Amino acid sequence: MSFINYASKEINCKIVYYGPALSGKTTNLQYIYAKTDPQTKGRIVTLSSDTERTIFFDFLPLAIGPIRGFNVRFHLYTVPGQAYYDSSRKLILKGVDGVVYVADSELRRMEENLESFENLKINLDHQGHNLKTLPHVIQYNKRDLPNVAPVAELSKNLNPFHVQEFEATASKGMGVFETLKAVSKLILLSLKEDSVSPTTP
Ligand SMILES: Nc1nc2c(ncn2[C@@H]2O[C@H](COP(=O)(O)OP(=O)(O)O)[C@@H](O)[C@H]2O)c(=O)[nH]1
Ligand SMILES: [Mg+2]
Repeated sequence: MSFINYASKEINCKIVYYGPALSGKTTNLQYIYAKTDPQTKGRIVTLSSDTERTIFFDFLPLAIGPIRGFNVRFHLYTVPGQAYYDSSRKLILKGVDGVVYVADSELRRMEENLESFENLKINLDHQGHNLKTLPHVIQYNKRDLPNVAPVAELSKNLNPFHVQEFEATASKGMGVFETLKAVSKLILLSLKEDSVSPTTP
């Protein structure tokens, strides 16, 4: 549920990039961070373990006008993909408003994609969410590599609700903003539908 800050007149929305280890979640966020106006973004925060960097930052997209007098601030998070970081993933999903599921398109990674997708469903369930109602989009990343699964096959396995899906090469920035825009739009729509009433604190 988005957090409304009456003092700063902001609606805060949390977007979590989920997926198996090394699918390109951090690469997505780094690209977005690099391309975002310095005036509108907060610091990028990195929590490093031996093998993985979990990062987050927030920004105020200028293209989105205020909603009922409130500016919308997006908080973007990645989760660590390895199986043993499950408690971190659970924690990061707390208060989530939208999910980008980043799959690794490589044929040899299909099993890991499926495992991580199942793990997402379980961890959302812990937070009282499910993919049927939670705004989410799917990104098939690493389309530049030679041995990738056809999108139709990825889609059959990883997109049960037929939500918007995007091919991407995050390392070159391709598909990154398309994916972010789609999930942001879904969240904004859900805000408008919800009984969010910023006028009555
Ligand atoms: N070839 C290719 N490599 C990518 C792409 N996106 C990310 N990578 C690489 O994949 C590795 C893992 O990326 P990272 O963003 O750290 O994955 P994360 O574990 O999901 O956060 C890094 O070496 C990236 O440079 C892509 O679209 N194509
Ligand atoms: Mg990462």
